[in-house]
Amino acid sequence: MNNADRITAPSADGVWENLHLAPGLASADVAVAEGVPASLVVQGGVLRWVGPSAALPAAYAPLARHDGGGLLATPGLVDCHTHLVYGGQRAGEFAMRLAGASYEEVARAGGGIVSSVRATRAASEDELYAAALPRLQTLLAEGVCAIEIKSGYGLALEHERKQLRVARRLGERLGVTVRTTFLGAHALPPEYAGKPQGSQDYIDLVCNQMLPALAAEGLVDAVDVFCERIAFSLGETEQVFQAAQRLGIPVKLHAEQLSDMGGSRLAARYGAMSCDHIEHLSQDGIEAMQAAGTVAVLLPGAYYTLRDTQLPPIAQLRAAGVPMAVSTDHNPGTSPALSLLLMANMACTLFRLTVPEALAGITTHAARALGLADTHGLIAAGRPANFVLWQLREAAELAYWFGHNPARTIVRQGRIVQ
Ligand code: DI6
Ligand code: FE
Repeated sequence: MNNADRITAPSADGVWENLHLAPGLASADVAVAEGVPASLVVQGGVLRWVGPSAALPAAYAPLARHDGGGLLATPGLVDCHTHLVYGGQRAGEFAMRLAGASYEEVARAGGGIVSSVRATRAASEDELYAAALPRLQTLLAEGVCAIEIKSGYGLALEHERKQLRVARRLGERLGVTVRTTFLGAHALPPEYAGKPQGSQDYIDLVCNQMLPALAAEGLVDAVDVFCERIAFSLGETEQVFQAAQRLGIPVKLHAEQLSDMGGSRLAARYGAMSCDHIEHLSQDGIEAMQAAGTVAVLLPGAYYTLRDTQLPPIAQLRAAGVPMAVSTDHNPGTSPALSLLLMANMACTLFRLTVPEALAGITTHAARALGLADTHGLIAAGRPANFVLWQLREAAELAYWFGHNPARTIVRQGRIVQ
């Protein structure tokens, strides 16, 4: 079934029986021993009961039955960091980098983020929607049930608005949970570049005009900044965080991707939901994140595309007990990735996450990074029915295969969409 037809997709209400629950990704009402067939009860689009098929409460016995066929069941996947809505693409820049140019050199030469800004500004809202739709459908076909979508390629009120409106429309049309993030402070817009005070003037615009206007339109679930040498300083980042705090909007940060700017410590002080990238994260940044309950979002697609060699401090994050999420960082420059399962595989192979860590990274911890810990990323009673049945024997296969989509049945927002 085409994801766009979700409105007409059949209801998932009833008893889903003969399932194999992936360990660690379900909280059952009655404990399910490994190897024992499990059932899920869905009523009104909400999970009502999770447990061994043999222990199904009598009250649910009359409901319609769906045979799970012994398939592996997980919660719907959560992609907690994407820049999915933009105009154009940047294959030419990919070629430049292959010829030896660094990401920073490409950016300084007028390519990089700013070239996507030009294409995004030139596109209408409908054109941006049409470009983003197949990208989102590809992610959804692999079981994504909640996704974050950032702005940051408009860099002017009307164009940032366009991006965020498209993100909202995509969520409504496809019946998927979309969390929007305002990333006005992603790059300095070309019209501010080279001007004295240009960066501060733009940050003033972001804080005093763009953010309040977009928040008033209900388009901003969170606020993000690219805190980096080629983007915004620590002081500028803090100004944006203060503006978000005044509006009661949670923050997150693109932190320590190319250098250690101390962004994670700052973000932790503002109770950030997540710090993302963090290849250059220091030990005191880790401790600050741990104390603040901030999720570490790992983005192996960008690490891979940039041929980075600086690994994020996985062992230290693990030792400190910082929850780790894994995401696509889908964007046209550094991570043109449309497979969250491939990112789980790469998080294991490149970053040395264990398989259970990678699976928590694309479910429970990713949900937490979006403030969705109570509704997404875990199969449990009381949550909206978002789950996936996989043509797999064991959960480890989710991170093991790549270039293959094993999703057989997808239930999203209580409907059987695939
Ligand atoms: N970090 C990234 O990896 C992306 N944005 C960011 O702040 C890259 C965005 C791009 O190159 O278009
Ligand atoms: Fe990003």
